[in-house]
Amino acid sequence: MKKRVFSGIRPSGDLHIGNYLGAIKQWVGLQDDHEVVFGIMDLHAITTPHDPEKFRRNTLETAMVYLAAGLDPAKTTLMVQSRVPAHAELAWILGTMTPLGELERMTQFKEKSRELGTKGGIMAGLLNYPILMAADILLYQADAVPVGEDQAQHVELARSLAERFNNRYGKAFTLPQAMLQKDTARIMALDDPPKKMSKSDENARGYILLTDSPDAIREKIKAAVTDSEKKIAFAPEEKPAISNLLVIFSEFSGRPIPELERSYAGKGYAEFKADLAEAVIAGLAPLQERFRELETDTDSVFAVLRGGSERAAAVANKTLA
Ligand code: AQP
Repeated sequence: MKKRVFSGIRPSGDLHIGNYLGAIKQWVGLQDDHEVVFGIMDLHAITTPHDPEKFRRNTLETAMVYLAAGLDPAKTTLMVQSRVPAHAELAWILGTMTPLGELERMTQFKEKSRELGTKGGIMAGLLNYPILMAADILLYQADAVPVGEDQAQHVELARSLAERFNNRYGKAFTLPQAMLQKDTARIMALDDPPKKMSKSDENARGYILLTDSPDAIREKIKAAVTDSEKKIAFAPEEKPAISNLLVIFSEFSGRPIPELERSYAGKGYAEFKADLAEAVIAGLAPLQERFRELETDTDSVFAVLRGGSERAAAVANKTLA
């Protein structure tokens, strides 16, 4: 039997190469031999500040990126979280068995509440986010959840809630596991390599958007922070900036990191960065071309989401019942 996979992205901004390498690229590879559901997690996106107009656009554009990246609606269920009310309903039930302390200990909650605390308020929805994420995963009886490292802790909570529920009420849920792609689990910010690349980063130089123009990509990579020692070598602890750039280079060019190290031995950062920029531009070109085509046919994108959400609801409602 095919393994079941669920994952999703919050439409909380324009998607960047971290979302692509850490999540979407893996998803595309899974759709042939797994039963897959991928969501646009809009109920999660409203846990942080957002502009309603931009928010609607982001939901559509996230779907366009999914399709442009190669997710095929014939093989993959693409759904919008708020179109399937079972997510919110199961989240309530799971919330009655989640200790407050477990939520307060979540790294994402701590990081986001530190940021938001200075901007006027942390809402209960942000604290409860991992409960809703557990509902997302458990409703589809997912065996595996492909995510970046930042979300692994939330998948662990989903697993322990499933165990708790099954022990108390009888077996209702499959126990899910995070599926991490080791090398790309954490793409770091270009301007601040100890921090992960993030779409809500206030500094646009920190991320490369999937829709950035070739010139913007060249400029951002040229400005990317480097390490003090000039050598181009992969050593994430000692050389976090250049190691991050090597991972990105390798992913977009298909060339292994040791080969890149050899070919840039003795060469300067300027040459390395110029070639890296061209590799990213070429790697994103097919996705960007399909994205532009979809922009002229948004009705078909909405139709995919409507059909996918209906299929997802049928599975989710069965679990909930
Ligand atoms: N920098 C990253 N490296 C690798 N994977 C990443 N992901 C996010 N950033 C990186 C993975 O992308 C998926 C979708 O993430 P999300 O949008 O649901 O939430 P997020 O992790 O909060 O993403 P961002 O970009 O950091 O958004 P904001 O700034 O809005 O919080 C997940 O699988 C995530 O692991």
